[in-house]
Amino acid sequence: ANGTAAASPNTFIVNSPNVSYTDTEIKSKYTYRTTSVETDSNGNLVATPKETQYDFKVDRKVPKVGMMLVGWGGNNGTTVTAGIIANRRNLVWETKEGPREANYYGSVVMASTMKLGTEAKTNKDVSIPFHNVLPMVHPNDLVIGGWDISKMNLAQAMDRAQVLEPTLKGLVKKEMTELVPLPSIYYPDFIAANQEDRADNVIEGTKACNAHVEKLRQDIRDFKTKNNLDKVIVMWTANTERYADIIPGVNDTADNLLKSIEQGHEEVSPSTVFAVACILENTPFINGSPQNTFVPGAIQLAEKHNAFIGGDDFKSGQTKMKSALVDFMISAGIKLTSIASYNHLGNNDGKNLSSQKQFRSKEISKSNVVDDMVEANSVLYKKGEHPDHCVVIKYMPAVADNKRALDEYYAEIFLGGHQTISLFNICEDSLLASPLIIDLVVLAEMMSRIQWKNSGSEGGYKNFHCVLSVLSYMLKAPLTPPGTPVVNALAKQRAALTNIFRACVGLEPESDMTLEHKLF
Ligand code: NAI
Ligand code: DG6
Repeated sequence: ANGTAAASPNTFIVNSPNVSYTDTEIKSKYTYRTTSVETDSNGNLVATPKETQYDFKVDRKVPKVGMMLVGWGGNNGTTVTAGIIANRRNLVWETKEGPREANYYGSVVMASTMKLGTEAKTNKDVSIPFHNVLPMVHPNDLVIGGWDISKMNLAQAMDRAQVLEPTLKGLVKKEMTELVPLPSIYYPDFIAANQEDRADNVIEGTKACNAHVEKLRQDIRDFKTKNNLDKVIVMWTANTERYADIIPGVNDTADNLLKSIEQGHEEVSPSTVFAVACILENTPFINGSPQNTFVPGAIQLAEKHNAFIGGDDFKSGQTKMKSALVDFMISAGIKLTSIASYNHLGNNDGKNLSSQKQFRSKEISKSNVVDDMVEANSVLYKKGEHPDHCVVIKYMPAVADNKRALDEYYAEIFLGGHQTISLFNICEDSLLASPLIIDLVVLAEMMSRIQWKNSGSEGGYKNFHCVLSVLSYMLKAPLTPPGTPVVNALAKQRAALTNIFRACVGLEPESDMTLEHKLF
């Protein structure tokens, strides 16, 4: 019946003829309003409001989900695992600043809110936890597993990472000791030579092959069966690899990529082999590192199999700030003319990135994040004009995971004046990245339960496009369906995510017009 499902304290219902609830589904009818722009014969732009009617359907059953991390024994892998255990057990631990308790700070899903509407009598905003907008998996319920080329158990690996407080480590040590990564594939040419000494947990063979794909598929199936899971999501949080060359006939199409794997072509990276295994296993795969895992052939393969993929490179500190600050400056009409970004860090990620080819992958993903904002402002920038942008990363072992990021933004202001903004951002890198891993898993899983169709069409419901660009908020170089634009501006990325979820329950996009406070 329309709008009559019982609300548990954590949910809300939408009271609208366009929304219906059953025990298993939420269905909504949604009018998507856009503006179509054409140029007339006089060269004038003509803007025409356009409406498209969509039906959305959300599967309400929250499945039992497994999260498998590639690079599980690394700083991110150990930190996110310990963090989820700490939350599951509501742990409290002593620090020099007093007791600290487990939380999910830094997770959009778990620690941010969405404005639902305004209170009927007072017109005051009513906001709800983002996690309650749709029936999402709770991270405490994720079953965690994964692979690493290093065989340390997660307790030893957590010590190696040097991220968490000793008191917290002590509380999770027993459970972490029991967690041991599965052996992984290791093709030494793709990561820095300085990583070789940790590769003591590898599957035989140093080039892509069908046996590797099959082994990884079997690992996923075994994990699913052993833990009685409905779904698994796989995430690459292993070392940054070098870029793979895109070679016609090798990795440019799905068939060529599969053939290249079969023939052991040396230009197929471990992360691409993982992606292919997941696609063939219909398991969502997300790339948290910057390399071009999703070569054209991998994207085509995902499209063929309708298998969800997302990437690239977690957007945690410096770049997240950049995609907010640059959006602000250019939207404020300030002409940003240069960005100089320096980083130094001393964790294993920094060590790997001290090698030129791996650094180059990161340099690319960190550098492209302002393009759309610049292009959108033809008042400040001529066609092809672009602010200078340089990215430097240095390995400094002493600071470990406490990454330092220094940025100078230099801009031209009114009448030839200049504005310089200097930022000094210090944080434990993995404590920023871990909540993003959680968000990516929870959101990717949620997207796999949302379907749509054109209202009134004969056909049935379909999935969203297999390239999940809706995950862009968490990623530095968002992967989008081929031929579609990349949005880097942080506020727009968040609005897209929020408003798509709102549409699924028949709510209008969040509008900040607040006419109720202006027209009376
Ligand atoms: P890490 O170096 O501590 O961990 C990476 C792990 O991957 C290591 O344990 C290594 O043994 C393992 N590994 C390497 N190749 C593998 C393979 N083929 N199969 C399975 N395991 C493999 O690095 P961290 O700090 O955890 O970062 C992981 C990735 O996330 C890096 O690419 C990094 O650039 C990226 N990233 C990290 C952010 C952060 O804030 N920590 C933010 C953005 C991206
Ligand atoms: C140094 O920049 C190491 C990198 O792995 C970054 O720490 C990571 O990509 C996070 O970058 P950002 O720009 O999102 O803070």
